[in-house]
Amino acid sequence: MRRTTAGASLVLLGMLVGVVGAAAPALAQPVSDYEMPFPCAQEWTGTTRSSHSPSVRAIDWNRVDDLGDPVVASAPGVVSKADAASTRGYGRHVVVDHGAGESTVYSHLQDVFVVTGQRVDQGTQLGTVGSTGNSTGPHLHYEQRQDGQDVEAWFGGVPFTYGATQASGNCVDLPLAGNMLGDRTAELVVYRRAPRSLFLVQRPGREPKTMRLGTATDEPVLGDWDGNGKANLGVWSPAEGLFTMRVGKRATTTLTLGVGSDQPVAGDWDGDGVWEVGVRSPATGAWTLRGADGSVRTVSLGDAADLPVTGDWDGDGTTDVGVFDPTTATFTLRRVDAEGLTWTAEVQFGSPGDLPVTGDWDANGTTDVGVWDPATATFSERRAAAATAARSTTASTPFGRPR
Ligand SMILES: [Ca+2]
Ligand SMILES: [Ca+2]
Ligand SMILES: [Ca+2]
Ligand SMILES: [Ca+2]
Repeated sequence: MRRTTAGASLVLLGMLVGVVGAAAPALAQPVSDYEMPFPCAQEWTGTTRSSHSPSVRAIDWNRVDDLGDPVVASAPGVVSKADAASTRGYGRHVVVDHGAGESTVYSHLQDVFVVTGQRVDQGTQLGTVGSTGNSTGPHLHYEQRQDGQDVEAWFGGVPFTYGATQASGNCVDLPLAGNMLGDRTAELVVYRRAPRSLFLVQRPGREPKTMRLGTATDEPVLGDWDGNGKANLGVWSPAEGLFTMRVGKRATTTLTLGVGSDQPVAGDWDGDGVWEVGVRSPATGAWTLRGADGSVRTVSLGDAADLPVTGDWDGDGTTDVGVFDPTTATFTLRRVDAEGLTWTAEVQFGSPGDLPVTGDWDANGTTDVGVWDPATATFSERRAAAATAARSTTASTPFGRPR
């Protein structure tokens, strides 16, 4: 895009010819298992040109009427740059650091839904397609980089054929847990991103129960919205800040709370048996917990790179908050005692890169922590007298689709 000189263009053109020639060198496969930067199953055309800046390896993605369409993360990582204001060059743009020197760039965005330092998962919505900065029409300018330099793009473990139209394979499973069946123990659940997303509930000795709610860009939540002792499905749209909660076989109810970079959560904040929702802002670490009457209460916990978790760590009937740091695989769990004093405890569990899940695995009335390893699609449950107790055992169960 910037700093294109005639000499550089000639070099880049030469590299392109070298790549398409008969003696093409083997392309290095990235460590990150990238998927297309669009919701599951959407078809987009990715092109480049010899003068494409900063590199012929960058991709301009287009489809009909694409202004405002969702842009999602190609792989998990930490947002190293979220520029929601620039009117030059890349315009409004996001860079995601995937580790191992690898990063991806999403530019000319109309809206940016993430903040610098925020951890995002594969498929998390980063913003929308726009035409900001040095752009002549709506499209997504996209780059895969190694040590800051553009490299050939790969999707789904295959090098991209520049100029091709193909469907996004960004259709990952996310781990959840909740008391879906009403028997006091939490069931393992995965949310499978799809045009109409699926919740799959594990049932011992039987096929998983499957239910549909939400879209590929929605984020899932589980909670007992009607207070009958069984968890219900919910999803939250980052574009609209809209919770959609299933309350009957076909009925749903909606409410608006949060927007953009916020992270949805659910819990029974007042302990009356009916669950409420909330959002956490990664920018500030502030949680906004919504009461049944629409009033909100704010608590503060965690930083931008943490992921929120909720559970009744002390078994007093009200849901507490916590965060998981995937870099160190450490939970920080907060509770408030009968005198109103706030306590936090750290619990190390799982491995770096795992995603957190919480549930009462052993039906003792306190919520336990756990993790899901995306590479193997394995849940590991930490079982203990309380989530913060030192003595614990671990039970591991494969469920969901490995990435
Ligand atoms: Ca229920
Ligand atoms: Ca409640
Ligand atoms: Ca509690
Ligand atoms: Ca328990």
